[in-house]
Order: sequence, then structure tokens, then C-alpha cells
Amino acid sequence: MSRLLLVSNRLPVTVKADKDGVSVVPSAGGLATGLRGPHEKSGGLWVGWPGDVSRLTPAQKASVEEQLAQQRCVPLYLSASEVSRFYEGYSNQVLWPLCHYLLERVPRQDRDWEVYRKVNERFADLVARHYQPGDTIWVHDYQLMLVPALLRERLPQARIGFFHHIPFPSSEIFRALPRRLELLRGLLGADLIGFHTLSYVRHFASTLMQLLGLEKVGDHVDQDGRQVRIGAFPMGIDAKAFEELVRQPAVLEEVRVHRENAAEQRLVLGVDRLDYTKGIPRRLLAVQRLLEREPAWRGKLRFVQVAVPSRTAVEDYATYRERVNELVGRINSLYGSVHNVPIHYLYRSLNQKQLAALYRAADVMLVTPVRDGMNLVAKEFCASRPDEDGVLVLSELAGAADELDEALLVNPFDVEGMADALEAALEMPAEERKRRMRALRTRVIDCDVHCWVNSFLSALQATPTAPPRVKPQ
Ligand code: ADQ
Repeated sequence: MSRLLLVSNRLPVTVKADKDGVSVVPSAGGLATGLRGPHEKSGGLWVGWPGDVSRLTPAQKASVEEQLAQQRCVPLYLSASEVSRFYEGYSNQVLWPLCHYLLERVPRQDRDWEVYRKVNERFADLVARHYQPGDTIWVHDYQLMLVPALLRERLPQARIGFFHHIPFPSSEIFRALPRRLELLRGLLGADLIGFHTLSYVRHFASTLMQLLGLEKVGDHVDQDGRQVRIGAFPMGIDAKAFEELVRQPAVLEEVRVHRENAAEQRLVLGVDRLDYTKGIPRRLLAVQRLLEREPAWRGKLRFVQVAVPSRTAVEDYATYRERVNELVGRINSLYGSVHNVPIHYLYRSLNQKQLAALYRAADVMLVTPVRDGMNLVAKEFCASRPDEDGVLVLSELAGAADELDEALLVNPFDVEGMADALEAALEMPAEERKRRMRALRTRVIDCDVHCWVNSFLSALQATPTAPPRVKPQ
């Protein structure tokens, strides 16, 4: 196995400082879990930002460096201005909304582009400094779209993969980006470009044809004498970990508490980062609509919406948070009683056990993003249901819908349709719930995160390496 150099905006660790000192703790995210094995086994490195360490003392910072090195992580420190302009600015205010078809959220001024480019260069320089011949490089996500080409300039022979974790939009949307050509050329520095679904692959291919004038792009493109492969690699989760969690006695006890009054009140669940792509307002309106038109459900359902604070420094997220708060308040004031309210809204992060207990306890899971690259929550819910019960209501605009077609698929813009699906889910006979959940689980367990990593890396290993450069005579 060749040494793997992983490159992502964030390192898979969290730096925690308290009175006892400073520690670098591995994070529990899907990417971190899936890549931990290959990272350790290949003896490779992971390059990325460790988060804000500006408040640490020099001694604490030295300890962080040492702990990162032990975990074979190479830190790239971002200044406050880089965080604000590269990460919050160009990545999260331009590329994020654009790739989710939300053009009206893209600022009129392209003022953070230069910083985006410079930080991408810093990443490429750092990776090149640590590269050894024979290494395989795997770059992740929309924050680093220029890195593949910047690396190709520095390391013409390197094997480079890129995975795009968010939707690749239709060419009609992508062409609206002033920096569209630079970004496309940035990606084409890779040997393999992976997306979650075939439709993102098709969008990317038609964007290349339309904007770069390439002819008939199929599963590869010829670029500067190299072949760049393009493919769909749907990301999975660590299904086994969720299965194991929901068998633990402490988790089962929590499930029992959640379901204590399940006979009188059905538990409907939503779990998301608080992000405007996740479709929370329309989901709340669908719950409201059901209560409005079917008085029999009033007092009979409890909708628990858990939202993790996310990108709080970006103004659009603050406005969105206000909108969600306001809707929750309005619906509860209309349909609550002295004894209970229909919506239980938790604005916080939960640990894996709490999350698994909620997944395992829910009667219905609502996953209704207005656009989502994949959506791992939908898969986590299925993995947490060894009882083969629970109904998944899933947006057809999430990448996960391509694989999980036994869910009740909904159009997240159609509030009335979502209210119908919620009602159908609440009334679904046990036998049908079982049949659907069994099929969903088979898919989620078979195509887990390890399978995703292996299939991407095998495809990357199978790409032809760049032909050696001929020195001019
Ligand atoms: P995200 O947009 O973050 O990821 P998602 O795939 O759903 O979306 O992953 C969210 C993760 O956060 C899940 O693992 C979930 O368990 C966790 N989470 C959510 N709410 C939580 C809470 N309240 N407390 C604790 N944890 C919580 C991006 C893309 C997705 C794509 C992934 C992976 O936007 O489309 O699926 O990357 O490629």
C-alpha cells in the first residue's frame, strides 16, 4: 500500500484546552472514522487546519504540535483574516450556496477570491513539502478545489484524487460563477475526481463540455496528455458503530425513556446542522400543516428537531436561526397546550450515544434538505434500527435518495406533499415499515464508509500515472 496523504480543510481532531492542559482529541465525524484505518495503516499524513489555536500559550501550542505529530497530522494554521475570507467568505458564502442552487445568497462582490486562491496555494505548498515519491494524495471538498492543479504543477508525477462532498450543480448554475474556469482547471489537476451520485458526474461533465469546450466527456477527460477519471462514489457511514451503540444497555435505557409515552404520542425526529440547505422551515411548516388539517393528530405527536450550531459567524446562518426560532414559537403557540407542545427544538450538538438513542426511538425520521450532497443522517437512522422499524421520509434532492428509494421520497419544496408523507409514515402498517427498513438497512450496511474509501482508493490506484516529462534536448 502506498503512503496516503490526506488533505482536508479541517484536521480530524479537536484541540481542547482546560486547566489541566491541552489535548488533541480525534473527532467522531464520518470522514474521520472512514479514513482513520487507511491513514494509520499506510503510515501516511493528514494535512489540514486544526481549528483556532490563537489563544494558546507558546507552551500549549508546542504540546499541540507534539500531539498532532503523534497522530501524524500536519497542521496548516489559518490567520483570523484567512478564516473569515477563505473559509467563511469564499468557501461558505460563494461556493456553498452556489453548489446548493441558492444563487441569490451569493454576495455581489467576489472580494474573497484572492484569499481562497492563496490559502489553496499554502495547502499545496505544505503537501508538496511532505510528499515522497510513490505517495497517493487524496484532497477533500469544495474549500480546496484549486489544490489538485496546484499540486500537479509542483508534483507532475503524483497520483492525486479529489472528492467533492457537496452537490455539483447543473452547468447552468455553475456557469454563473465568475471564477468558473479557474475552479474547473483546479479540479482537473487530479487523476480521479469523485462525486456522490451519477447526476453530479453528469453535471460536471456537461460543465466541462460547455465551459471548456471539451467534446463528449464520459468517464474520463484528456487533459495536458493525462487522463482525468470522473466517477460516482456514494459515501457511506460506519454502520457497525451505530448498530453497536444501539445495543448498549445505557443507550437502550435512553430509548426506553424517549418512548415512555409512545402509545399516546408518536415521536418524529429531525437532526441537522443548522444550515439553510437542510430545509428546516418547510419541514416545520409541513408539521404545522398536518396539525392544521388533521385535528386528530393534535397532542398526538412530538416532533424533536435537533440542530447543531454551525458557521455562526456567517450572517445568513444567524438570520436562518432567527427564522427557525420564530417558526417553532409560532407553531407551538398555535398547537401547544398547557400540558405539551408539538415541537421540541434543541439547538445544540449531541454525542453519538444520545443521537443513536433518538434514532432508535423515533417513529418517523424527517430528512428534508432542499439540496444535499449525500446526507449521512438518513443513513445513520437506518443503521440504528436493528429492530427493522421506523419510517424514513427523505428529500428527493438529497444524494442519499439515489440509494435509499425504499424511503418515502418527498419534494422538500412541497409543504402539502410533505404533510401527506408524514401522515402516511405515521399510519404505515408494521409489515410495510419492516419491509422498507430491511431493504434500507441492507444497502446502508453493505455500502458503508469503509467500502466507500476502498472503492475510491482502488479506482485512484488504477488510474494511469502521469507520463514522465521529457526533458527538452
Ligand atoms: P453535512 O452537511 O454536515 O455534510 P451530513 O451528511 O448530514 O451533512 O452529516 C452531518 C453529520 O453531523 C452526521 O454525521 C450527523 O450525525 C452529525 N450531526 C447532525 N446533527 C447533529 C447534532 N445535533 N448533534 C451531533 N451530531 C450531529 C457534508 C455534505 C453532505 C455529505 C457529507 C459527507 O453537506 O451532503 O453527506 O458532507 O460527504
